[in-house]
Amino acid sequence: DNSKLAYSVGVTLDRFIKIKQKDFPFASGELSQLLRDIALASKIVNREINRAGLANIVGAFGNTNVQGEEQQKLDVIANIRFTRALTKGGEVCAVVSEEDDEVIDLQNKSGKYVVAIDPLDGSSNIDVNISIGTIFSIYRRVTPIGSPIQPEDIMQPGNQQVAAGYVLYGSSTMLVYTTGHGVNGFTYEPSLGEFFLSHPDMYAPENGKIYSINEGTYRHFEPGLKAYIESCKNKEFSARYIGSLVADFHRNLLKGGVYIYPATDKVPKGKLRLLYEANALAFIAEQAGAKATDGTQRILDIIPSSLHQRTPLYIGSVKMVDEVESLLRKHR
Ligand code: AHM
Ligand code: MG
Repeated sequence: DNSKLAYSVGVTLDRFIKIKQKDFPFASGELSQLLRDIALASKIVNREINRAGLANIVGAFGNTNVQGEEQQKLDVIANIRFTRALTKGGEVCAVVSEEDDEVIDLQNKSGKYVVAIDPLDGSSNIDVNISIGTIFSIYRRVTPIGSPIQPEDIMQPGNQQVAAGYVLYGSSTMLVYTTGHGVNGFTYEPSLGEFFLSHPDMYAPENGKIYSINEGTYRHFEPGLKAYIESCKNKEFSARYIGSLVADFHRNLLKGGVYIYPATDKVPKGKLRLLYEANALAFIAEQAGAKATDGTQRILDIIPSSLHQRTPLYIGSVKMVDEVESLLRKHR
C-alpha cells in the first residue's frame, strides 16, 4: 500500500514524489518533475550557502571559478540556480522572482506552470551564519500553452496554487511542500545528497505559546496589535524572532505559535510580498491545519494587483491568529 511505503524509514524525496504520482494516474508527471527540479536546485544552493563564510578564504587561494561566481552575492546566485533549473526542466513557462523586477518569460513552449519564488529569503542573515530559506509557489497557467505569457497567468490568487513549499537552510537543511494533500517535510543528508522523509503529515498545534514579531517597531503598532502583544506578555509566552521568515514560520508550525508582520503607519502594507512569500506559506499553513490572514482577510483569497505587492501577515496556530484578529477588530 502506497501510504505505508511512503512512511517507512529511508524514503527519499524522489521516491516519495513517485509514490504520490501514482495517486494521480491521469496526471502527466510534469508537476512531479518540477518539484524534483526545485529540489535539485536547492541542493546546489545549499552547497553554496554552506561555503558562504569560506568564499574569501577560498578565493585567496586562487580557487575562483571561471564565472567568478563566488564574488556574487548569494541571493543573486540562488536566483540564477533556481531560474536555470526551471528553464532547463521545461515544465515552467514563467517565473516571478523577488530578485527580478519583471516576469521572466522562459520561452518554454510546452510549459504549463508558473512559478513565484523568493530564491533566498532573510538574506541579511547570511553574513552572520543564521538560517535562511527559499520560498516557492506553483500555479497552472490559465492561457493556452505555447502562447505568450499574460498577466492573468501571473496574477492568480493564492487559492489557485497547485503546489508550494520552502527550503530551510538551518542546522539541517529541510524541504517542506504541499500539493494540497497535506504537508510533508524532508531532511537533507549531505553525504548522500538526498532529502529523506523526516516529517510526514505535518500538522500544526491548534494553539501555542510563541509569538514572533519585530517588536522594535512596537510604537507604530495599531492598538489591537499592542493589546495582543501585551496579552502574550501577561501569559508569559516566549518571544522568538529570527528575522528569517522561513525559519520563524517553520518553528511555529512545529511547536505552535504565531508570526506577525503587521502593517504600520511606517509600512502601510507591511513588508512581506504576497506572491512569493505570503501565499506559499499560507497554503502550507492551511494544509497543516494552521491559519494565515492579513489581519482581516484570508491571504489565499487576495487578488493580486501587482507583481511585488506587499501584504501584512498573521500566520500560525489557528487560536492565536483568531485571537489577534479579534483584538484588531475590537480596537479599529
Ligand atoms: P528579504 O526578502 O529582504 O530577505 O526580507 C524578508 C525578511 C523575512 O525573512 C523576515 O521575516 C523579515 O524580512 C524581517 O524583517 P524586519 O527586519 O523588518 O523584522
Ligand atoms: Mg524575501
